[in-house]
Amino acid sequence: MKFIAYSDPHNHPHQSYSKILPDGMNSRLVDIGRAVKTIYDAAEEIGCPVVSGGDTFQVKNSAHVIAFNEFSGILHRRSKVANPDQFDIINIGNHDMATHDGSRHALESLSYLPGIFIPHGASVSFAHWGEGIMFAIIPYPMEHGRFSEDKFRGMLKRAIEEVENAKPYTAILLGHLYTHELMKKHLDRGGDFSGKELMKHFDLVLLGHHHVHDVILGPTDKHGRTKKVVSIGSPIQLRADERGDKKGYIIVNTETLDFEFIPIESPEFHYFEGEKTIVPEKITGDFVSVKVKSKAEGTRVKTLLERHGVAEYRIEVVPEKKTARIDLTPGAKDEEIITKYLESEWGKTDLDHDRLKKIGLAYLS
Ligand SMILES: [Mn+2]
Repeated sequence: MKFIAYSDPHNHPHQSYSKILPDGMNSRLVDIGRAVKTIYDAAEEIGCPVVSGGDTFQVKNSAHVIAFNEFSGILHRRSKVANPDQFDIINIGNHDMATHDGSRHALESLSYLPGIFIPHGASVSFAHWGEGIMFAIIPYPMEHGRFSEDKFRGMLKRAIEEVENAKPYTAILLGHLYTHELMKKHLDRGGDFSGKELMKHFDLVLLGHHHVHDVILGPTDKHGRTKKVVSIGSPIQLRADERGDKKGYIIVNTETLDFEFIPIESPEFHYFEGEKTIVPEKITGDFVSVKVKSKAEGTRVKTLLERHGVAEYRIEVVPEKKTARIDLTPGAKDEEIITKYLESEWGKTDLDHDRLKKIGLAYLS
């Protein structure tokens, strides 16, 4: 069978790079809602379940009411067409959590919808699709408002025990955490856990939290399938540092454990240094940040960006710093210093050097 996996939509009226649309809606919330709808529409067309890696919302004391209503509307519709044997699953990420131990979260009321499985508290839970496919679901492990490795190890231990007992044909771990391998590769720092370690016990590991889509291939399982740790990635670029990342969702084949990445079209981030590096045909409807050297260049860039219909832009004027090197001998005379200065990059001027030297010497004496 097939299922769709996506993660980290962060349904929220994000403040940066957003604008208020004529009807009062936040443009970023609309962008995200469109991507999420694309995913659930695809699931309905294929007739397959949807699995989410978490961070459905971006809770800041509370979930935003329109973000909640939009997503809730999609889930109510899903609930009506859901297959009770192969139901949807939504994990809970750190941004969904409302309390310091994660026991309360923004999706609680949605967890009562038939055909959609959402963990109630912040502990490991299990879901079975028929006989052969078993999910161990580990929400973001949080204690005292921060990541807890102890809690994660406790939940993982239970997940391994349960999977070892049930011995399903396909054991899938759905988590919301960084792996060492992905962190090292993308951010050059350590993660929360080793993907290789997870693949000793699970055939497929699906992870939310890290917004980049990537995969770590593992050993072959007893059925000849290649085990994998997949960082699902966010369905749209959420922050400027995600520029250049392809965004979308994946369709997983449970027989082979292979998957297909389906891109989603949405506004993207760009960064340019200097007006000459701007690629006008690529920026329409997107978020553009440009570093320029002068106000005049900034004005020209502004005109260019507005002509090409970018969604939002930022122009930063950073005047070019002139640097030069002057080698001075210890105890150099004032005249020698002034001469070398005038001959250097800093001293470039159309004024008469002899006059400048005289003024300089008079000033120093
Ligand atoms: Mn997260």
